[in-house]
Amino acid sequence: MSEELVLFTVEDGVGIITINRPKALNALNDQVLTRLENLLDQVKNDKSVKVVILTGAGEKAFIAGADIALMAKLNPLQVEEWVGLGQRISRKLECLPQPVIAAVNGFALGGGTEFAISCDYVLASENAKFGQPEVKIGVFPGFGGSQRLPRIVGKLRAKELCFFGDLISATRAKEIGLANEVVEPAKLMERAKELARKLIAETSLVGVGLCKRAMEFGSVVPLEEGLQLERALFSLCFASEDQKEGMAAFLEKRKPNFKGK
Ligand code: CO8
Repeated sequence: MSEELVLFTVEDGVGIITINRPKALNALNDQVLTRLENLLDQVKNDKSVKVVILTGAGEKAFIAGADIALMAKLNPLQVEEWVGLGQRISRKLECLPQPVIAAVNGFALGGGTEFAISCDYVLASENAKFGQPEVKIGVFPGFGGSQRLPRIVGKLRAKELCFFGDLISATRAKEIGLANEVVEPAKLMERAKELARKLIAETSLVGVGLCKRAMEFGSVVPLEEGLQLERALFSLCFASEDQKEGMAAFLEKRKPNFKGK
């Protein structure tokens, strides 16, 4: 049953994770969150998955946030557990060695925006709506939004989003740096797959993965430590076949044939 609540398929190296509770606008209940966490652990070690796409089932929602009906019944200890689970998932998205594209196909509210901004590329459909409406139900963002949003869009815009709780359009999200790109709804998944295929075909995924690690871990430490990390990870590229192939191809004036190792 929980397997069906989060679908997972792999097509030509692209792993597609789909939150599948469309009748509840893909709201996150405990089963969805547990399955999602397990899936991310599985994907992390699956070498056949080169790039991941996270999306929601149906035409209306990416993820409309944590399940309010369930949340309303929790005691503080249970809430702490849930929040921990949601925060771990956000961090696992950020720390996954594979790049993750959020294909935002509708409402991305509360935990939905929080999971989207934990991905590496936010591709929004024209009908997407982002927002942190938690203050309207007496709480505030708890899956990392109060910490990540100020880092991504700046403190004042983050406060505007979290204090007023209003929803913003995909275009506005792009304007403030909350989304990378906006596409027609019918083209969303094809564009997400195209981006994934471009990464697989044209880049060294060793380089991309190490760059992701340098950015995700480097952004939370002082600059000097971040630079040390960059130096170590940059040097590690030289242990890969991709580095040798990339530089040889450049010197031989041909296209590189990267293997991701
Ligand atoms: N939780 C549970 N059910 C939901 C949720 C949700 N977040 N969102 C939508 N649904 C359900 C509705 O109850 C409805 O169910 P039913 O058909 O059985 O009545 C169904 O989905 C369709 O929704 P609507 O009829 O409301 O559809 P509308 O098009 O009228 O409205 C909205 C769409 C605007 C998205 C509206 O549903 C809405 O405002 N949803 C709630 C959005 C929200 O507040 N999200 C934030 C939740 S809090 C959060 O995410 C914090 C994360 C940290 C939590 C820590 C956990 C302890």
